[in-house]
Amino acid sequence: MHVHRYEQAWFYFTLGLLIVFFSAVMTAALAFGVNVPSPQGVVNPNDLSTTDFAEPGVRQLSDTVYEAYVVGRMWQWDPAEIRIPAGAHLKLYITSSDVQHGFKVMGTSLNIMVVPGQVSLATHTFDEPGEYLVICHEYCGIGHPQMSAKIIVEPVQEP
Ligand SMILES: [Cu+2]
Repeated sequence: MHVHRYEQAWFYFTLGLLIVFFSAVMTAALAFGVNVPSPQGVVNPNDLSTTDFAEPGVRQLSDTVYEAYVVGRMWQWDPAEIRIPAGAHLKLYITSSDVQHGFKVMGTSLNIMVVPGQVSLATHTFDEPGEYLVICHEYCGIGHPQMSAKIIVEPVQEP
């Protein structure tokens, strides 16, 4: 079969691009540990009282590892403030008790869909002290623009 050489060139160019993109995704996932937030389990959104989300907040697991349980509801994040020291590795468990929300931490790659009934987990290491604004990026009703929170990363005092 005769294939025009321009068409052949485009074919190999496209094939090359696919290989480059695939390699980039695999390198990010395997070498740099970049992963999308993953569903960790299911909960009954109408009754979170028997789950870890009954008392939303931050818990310290070890010197540098913290976990936070966050509930999104119309129209606030519970807790609205997460306080951790610089260098903390934060494991964020998050769910919604009503409709779908989105948890976006400005200035980081953290961007989590918050789905009623589903527990999402995302992890991030906060090396830079500062105040990180959290916004809801999924339209959830009249109070959506006010739905924000803060992650406060405190500088660590050298002893
Ligand atoms: Cu919203």
